[in-house]
Amino acid sequence: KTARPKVIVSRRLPQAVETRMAELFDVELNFDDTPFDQARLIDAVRRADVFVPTVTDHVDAAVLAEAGEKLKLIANFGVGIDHIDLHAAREKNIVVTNTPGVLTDDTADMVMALILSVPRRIAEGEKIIREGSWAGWSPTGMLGHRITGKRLGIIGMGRIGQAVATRARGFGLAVHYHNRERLPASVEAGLEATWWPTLEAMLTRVDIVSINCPHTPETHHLINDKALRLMQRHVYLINTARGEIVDEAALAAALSRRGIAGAGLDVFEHEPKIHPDLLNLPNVVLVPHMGSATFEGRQAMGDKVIANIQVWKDGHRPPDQVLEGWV
Ligand code: 8YV
Repeated sequence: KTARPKVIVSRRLPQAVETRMAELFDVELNFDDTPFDQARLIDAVRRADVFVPTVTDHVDAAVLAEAGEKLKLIANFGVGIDHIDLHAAREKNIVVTNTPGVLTDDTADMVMALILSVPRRIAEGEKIIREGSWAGWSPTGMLGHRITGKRLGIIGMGRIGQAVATRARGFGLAVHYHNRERLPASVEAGLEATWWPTLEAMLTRVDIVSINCPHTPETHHLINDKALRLMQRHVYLINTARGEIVDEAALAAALSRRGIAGAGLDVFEHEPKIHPDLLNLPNVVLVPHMGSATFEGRQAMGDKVIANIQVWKDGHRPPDQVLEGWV
């Protein structure tokens, strides 16, 4: 194969990753770090042997239609690949890889941070102090809801869902999950998790809901008005997966009418735009797509991208190849 493949990277990556890429490949970096628009995406898929996109690049069928013979590998920086049209890639014999495993713990930590922040009103408390409006302690001030003993319903019990379950048990949460496939009995027993064959049934029975499934045509707006109305009024919804899994307008409406108690959101339907109503609700904690944003995680993601490119360059099947119909 190509000795020094042309690798176009759409965003700035950790310095050590960029340096290593420059040693190994004919790498072209995007120094200004602005997300690629359609024209720059098309330019990249025409000129690169390997394109390294991130979640901010919409490598859709229209973009891939412009790819010539040269592009052979899309080595995504990130585990979620809903921004890449796998069918269009396969039609053109372009291999797609992602970075599973290395951001599991960080994302699960973010889930726990949000599970703790929303019911215990961390962000509200912060705001009161910074505004200078804290009048001092009172027995009835800033009361939230206890975590221990509540039921957590995890939607999607893959790597991240299981890492959430492990952490949740340490906080005394009872773990419930909905996944199309039930976990092997030994894994399920190890996590002390209860499987629900239907999402609807689980939603009516849990106190906290955490979304940990990929965004696919099947999970698009999985949490819509109907699903939100199945949840009890005291439920907190946590989303660190993909914004598009939730109908954000329906969520804002549910929160406004107190149909559910609160939400902790790391991802949004139209990033970086956020539904205006969410900004004004006190019972919502908002963080800007930070689930995997650790120095260690980003380095490991970069290492995986490099490993995938190298194995492909050597003529083998890259370790993290994503197949069409993977979900
Ligand atoms: C990244 C993510 O921040 O890996 C994913 O799917 O959402 C995050 O880890 C980002 O998407 C990387 O492209």
